[in-house]
Amino acid sequence: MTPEEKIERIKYNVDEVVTDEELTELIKSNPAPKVYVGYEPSGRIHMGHVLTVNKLLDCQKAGCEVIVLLADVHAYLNKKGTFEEVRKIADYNKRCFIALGLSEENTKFVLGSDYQLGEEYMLNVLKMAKTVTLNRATRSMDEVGRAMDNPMVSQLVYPIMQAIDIALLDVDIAVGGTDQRKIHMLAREHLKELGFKTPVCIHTPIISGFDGNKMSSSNDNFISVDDTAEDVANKIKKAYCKQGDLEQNPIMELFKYHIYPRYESITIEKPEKFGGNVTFNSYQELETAFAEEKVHPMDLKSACVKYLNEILDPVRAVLL
Ligand code: TYR
Repeated sequence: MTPEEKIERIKYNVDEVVTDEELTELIKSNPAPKVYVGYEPSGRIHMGHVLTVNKLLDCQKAGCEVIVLLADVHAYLNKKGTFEEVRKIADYNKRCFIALGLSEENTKFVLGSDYQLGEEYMLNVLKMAKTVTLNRATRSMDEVGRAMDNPMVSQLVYPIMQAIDIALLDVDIAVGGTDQRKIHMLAREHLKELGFKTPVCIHTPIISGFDGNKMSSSNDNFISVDDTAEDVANKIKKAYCKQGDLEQNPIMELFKYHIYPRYESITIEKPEKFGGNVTFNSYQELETAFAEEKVHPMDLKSACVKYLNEILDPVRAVLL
């Protein structure tokens, strides 16, 4: 791949790159930059998580070295369970990520607690704590922290630790959903002050759950990688999908972020008397047809179930 092709691949389907110039510079000067995503261990790995996994796979194809941080300490600090509970889930998450294509040979899996409790790490956290205001730390957690109307001190240590992760894992590119943006901006500013390099930050969209709200484990509105084929069918069937409407349309988002990246073209099946099957060679083609009400939500949903199950079948086979 040429540097231009690599950059195109890395930027495919993302919301934002901070900054474009820095990414270009990095890709041109470094054939194997380090890229990471951190995940709070979660009992259900859902299609929102898979979006960042897809991005890591893109980065791998563009020659990057991929690190997955299983952030058990962060989950603990953010009220997600006891230390023992989150550690156990981290193991299950690693299996999910491998099943989704992040092979163990090509991916470095790091457990947070394996290095975050050491002296060097903690000293850097404390150093940064001296440069970050309470107000800034709190705001950075707006979209990440649980129950932030009454934050614990642990939840303000959290973003500082996330910044130090970037430094001590020697990350060049930090990837995360757009909900990580404020933490990444804090990291960029304050790492520089501590003399560490400034990471390029890449933000992927937050997709909608089947109720139209942000897909998230706490909203219970997600499709999970270990849902059965029937679960997937039932969830898609009741998902919000208004004819011709592209706003917060979870089905169209599944096509854009999960199905099209894996298929060159998709076919919507319709009985002959309703015009027969139609094939769309790009997401854009499908989007235009849907907006013009040439594709009915019911037909769209049936195709969505079919493709999603094709994608998830091999994942389930490994997990079960
Ligand atoms: N903040 C991330 C989340 O909301 C988890 C995370 C933790 C990411 C530590 C990176 C990191 O270094 O899930």
